[in-house]
Amino acid sequence: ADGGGSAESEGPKELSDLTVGFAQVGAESGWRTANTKDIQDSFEEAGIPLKFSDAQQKQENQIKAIRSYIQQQVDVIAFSPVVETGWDAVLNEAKDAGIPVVLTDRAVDSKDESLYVSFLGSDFVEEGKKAGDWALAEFAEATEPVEIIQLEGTTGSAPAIDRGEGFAAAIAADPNLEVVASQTGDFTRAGGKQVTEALLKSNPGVDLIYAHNDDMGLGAIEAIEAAGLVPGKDIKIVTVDAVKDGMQALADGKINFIVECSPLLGKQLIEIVEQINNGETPEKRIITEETTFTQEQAIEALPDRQY
Ligand code: GZL
Repeated sequence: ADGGGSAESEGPKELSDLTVGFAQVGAESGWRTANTKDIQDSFEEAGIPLKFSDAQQKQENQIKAIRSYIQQQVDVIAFSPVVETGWDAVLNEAKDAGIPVVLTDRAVDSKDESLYVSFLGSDFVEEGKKAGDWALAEFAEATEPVEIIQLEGTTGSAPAIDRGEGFAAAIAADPNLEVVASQTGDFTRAGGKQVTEALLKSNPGVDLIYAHNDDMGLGAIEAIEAAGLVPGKDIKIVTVDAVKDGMQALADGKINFIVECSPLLGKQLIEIVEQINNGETPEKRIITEETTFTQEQAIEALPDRQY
């Protein structure tokens, strides 16, 4: 063998001889830590060596990590792009080095789809639509205008862009529903709390908070209670993810509805890596299965929740 080439040029390697480099976003939320654990456990179980890096939500750190994986000539690079833009240069470097790249969780806006083998993750527009459809039903009988505060995820990230788009498209069906304020809380609990504190002051009549993830919704609950109001009653809350802490708040009636976004991508990522190793072509876009939860459904599901 010529050695040092990428997996497909040498034919299938033993799984234990493969190396995969994973450049993770960070550890900003319950979802992210569950995603990291699932990926690490899946590689452990498959016996495939994994190099792992945490970028603390900084794109330059992810790019550095990808460059180091290229230097180390790993067989496959996988990562969740913290934002959609700015990846073409480093992805072309991976392509020139003959190293296939798999996008997990978040997407890039590169026009050149040859820069990655597959995208594995959720349909974030659909998630936003599910949250908007619930809001339409929840406030269908409202006679007064329904004021909505939106807590956006990381600015420029695919989930923030698409969850905002899906929600806006859904609530356009009822002119009574209006997003009166929208600001990023960067997917963190602290960010959700700070932004909600500020926006409650400027929007005292708010009826609903739409948070792009549970963690910002949990921060909003703290801010609502600090303002002497009752979350889930005085101000309703709809979030995305369905991690344990969010589901507990839903069971307790502090959140009113959660759209699930599954972090359990490890098994499907292993399947893609094995297909690449066998010289097969994985599907370009693999969308994860996910559902929604009402309070009753959360109470039912909580005991079996893995994360
Ligand atoms: C969505 C993922 C988002 C989660 C947040 O797939 O990228 O990032 O919804 C996480 O909790 O921070």
